[in-house]
Amino acid sequence: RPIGIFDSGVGGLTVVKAVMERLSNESIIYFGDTARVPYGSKSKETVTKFSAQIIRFLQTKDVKAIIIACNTVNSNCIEELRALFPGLPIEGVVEPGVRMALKATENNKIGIIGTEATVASGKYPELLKAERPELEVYDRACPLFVPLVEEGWAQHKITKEVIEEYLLPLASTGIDSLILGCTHYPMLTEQIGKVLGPSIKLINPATEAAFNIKRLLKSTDKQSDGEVATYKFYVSDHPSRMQKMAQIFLDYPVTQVEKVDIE
Ligand code: DGN
Repeated sequence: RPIGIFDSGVGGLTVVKAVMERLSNESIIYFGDTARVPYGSKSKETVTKFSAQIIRFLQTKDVKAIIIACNTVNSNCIEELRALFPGLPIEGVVEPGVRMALKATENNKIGIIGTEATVASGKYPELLKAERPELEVYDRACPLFVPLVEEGWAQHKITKEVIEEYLLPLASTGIDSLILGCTHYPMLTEQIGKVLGPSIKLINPATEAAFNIKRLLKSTDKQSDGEVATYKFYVSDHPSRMQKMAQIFLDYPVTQVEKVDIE
C-alpha cells in the first residue's frame, strides 16, 4: 500500500524527494491542490476543510499513512485532522522540524521562516518552547520565496537580494539554526547558505519527516521491503504545470499526473 503525501500545491515535491531518497521501496500517491493554492493566506477553517477533503480522496487510494507536506496545514490543523481520521496515521513536517532544530542549536537561538499563515499560527515557537522554555525563537514570513522558486529563479540574482532583505535582519538576532518552514524553501538552501554563511545551520524538516515515517512504518510492520515503488501524482488544476514543476523540484520525469475534482 502507498503512502499519501499532500500539499497545497507543488511544493510538497520536496517532501516526495526526501521520501524517495530515504524509503526507496515505498510507493507514493501525491495530491497537490493546485487549483486552490496558496493556503498560506487562508483561514484555519478553510485550510482544515480543504485538507480533510484531500485526505478523504487519498483514502480512496488505500494509503496506509499520510504525510502532510504543507507547513501551513501542519501549523494550523494537524490535530484537528488526526481527530477527524482516527486509525489513519497522519504525520507532518513541523514536529520533525522541531526535533531537528532542538538537536542542532548550540546557543538556544532558533529562527523560523515560513508563509504568513505558518508564522501567524505560532506553531513552531509553541512546540519548540514546550520542549525547551529557555529558547529564544525568532520568526519571519517570507512570502516572496514561493513564487520565486516556482518561477525557476532559485539561483537568480533577484532571489539573492530578496533573501538578504528577509534574512539578514533575522540573522542579526544571533540565531545559529534556521528552520526552513515552508515546502519551497529547501529549494533555496544553497542561496540562503551563501547569504547567511556557515555559522547558521539550515534545517530542512522534510529529511526528518522521511525518517519519521520510516520509523512509524517499521514499528507498525507496514513497510514495503523488497517492493518496486511506484509514484502517482494528482492535482486539482491542469497537470502540465505539475509536470513542469516536477522538473524543477524533483529532477525526476513525472509522467503520471491526473487532474481530479475533490470536494
Ligand atoms: N506548501 C505551503 C507551505 O509549506 O506552507 C507553501 C505554499 C502556499 O500554500 N503558500
